[in-house]
Amino acid sequence: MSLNHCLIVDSTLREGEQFEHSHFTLADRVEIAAALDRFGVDFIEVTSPAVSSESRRACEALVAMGLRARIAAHLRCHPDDVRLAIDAGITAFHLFMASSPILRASSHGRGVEEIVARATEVATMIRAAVPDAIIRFSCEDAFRSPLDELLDIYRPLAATGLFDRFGIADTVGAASPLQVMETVAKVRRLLGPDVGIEFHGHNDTGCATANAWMAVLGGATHIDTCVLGLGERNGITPLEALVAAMYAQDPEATRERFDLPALMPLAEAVAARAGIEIPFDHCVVGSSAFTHKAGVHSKAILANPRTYEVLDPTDFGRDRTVMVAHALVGRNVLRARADQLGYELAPEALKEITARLKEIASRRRVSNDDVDALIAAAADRRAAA
Ligand code: HCA
Ligand code: CU
Repeated sequence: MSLNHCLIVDSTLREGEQFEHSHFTLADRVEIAAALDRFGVDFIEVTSPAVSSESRRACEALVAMGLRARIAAHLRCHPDDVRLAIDAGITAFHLFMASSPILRASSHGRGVEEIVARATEVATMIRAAVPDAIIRFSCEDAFRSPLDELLDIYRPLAATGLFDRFGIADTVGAASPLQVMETVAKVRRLLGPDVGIEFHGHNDTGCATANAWMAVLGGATHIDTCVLGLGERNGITPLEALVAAMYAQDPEATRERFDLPALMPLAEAVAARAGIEIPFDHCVVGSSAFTHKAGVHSKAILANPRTYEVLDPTDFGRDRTVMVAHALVGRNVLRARADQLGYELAPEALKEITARLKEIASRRRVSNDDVDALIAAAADRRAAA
């Protein structure tokens, strides 16, 4: 399966709420859900209605919005939690339970057979109440679980026919890209082609996007993301990074599928609601994402932007910046700036300005005003001559 075919399960309103600075009000959730839907994610995962009366109201409000994206509640494998979700009108149920020995020992204390029995019981209850429900069961900390135990959970659960999809979570962000691909491929072989596989990857070692990509290559059909990569600790696969990877693979398919210019307002809304700045180095939405500096790059970019841009900023409603005020500047960029200002400069004059600018920049930080002043002065000299 190609990257562009995987469905996006955005968890900004669940995992993103676990980010240290997040505190989403009901109005924030409604705004973020609308922006996610406008952009084009497939699922919007929300915090369990069992968490608080506010999260319960949020489930009801988000379901009532009638969005194209399906609202999925993230639920402990517990009949009480599921009952609350059903009552809130939820139709997609994301169940999870820890599978690794270390988490099992210190969280629910159940063995593999008990996990299977619990998940089956809860899924049976959901199916009876909501026949067309989407039911997903995910193993938390799957990559620190012995593979045979992991398969011993998925195999009998798949055999019940109750589940649409199984999740494989790299809860502590410890899995390597190769390990993700191999594990997902083994689960895919076990489950056959018809069941969905969802990957959820934390970013503790900076591999969350690479791991999501490798999960798709291994046979995953759904990827969990958060806007700006929010989440517990330093978060999970950023939505923007996954979309950038999709675009790099197939711009046309990505343009058709998503409202790409809606990504920046979405990121801005989430950053504002989470009380953070958008990181400068973030894919697509970071302030530096489309800024070119070195003379060699800038010259080529001015000739053909595709030389150094795999993402076309205009597709994302963003502008490209070609910097002029620095020591790495080249003559071509200065000529382009002079053109913008309406001056035509002789090659000699351009050479002189370039040298002068480099000389000043070696002593102090230069500004665009410095550059413009140098250009204007050269143009005046030319006019006076
Ligand atoms: C957690 C749970 C989870 C769940 C992922 C899933 C994780 O906060 O520990 O349901 O697939 O990372 O394992 O976010
Ligand atoms: Cu998580």
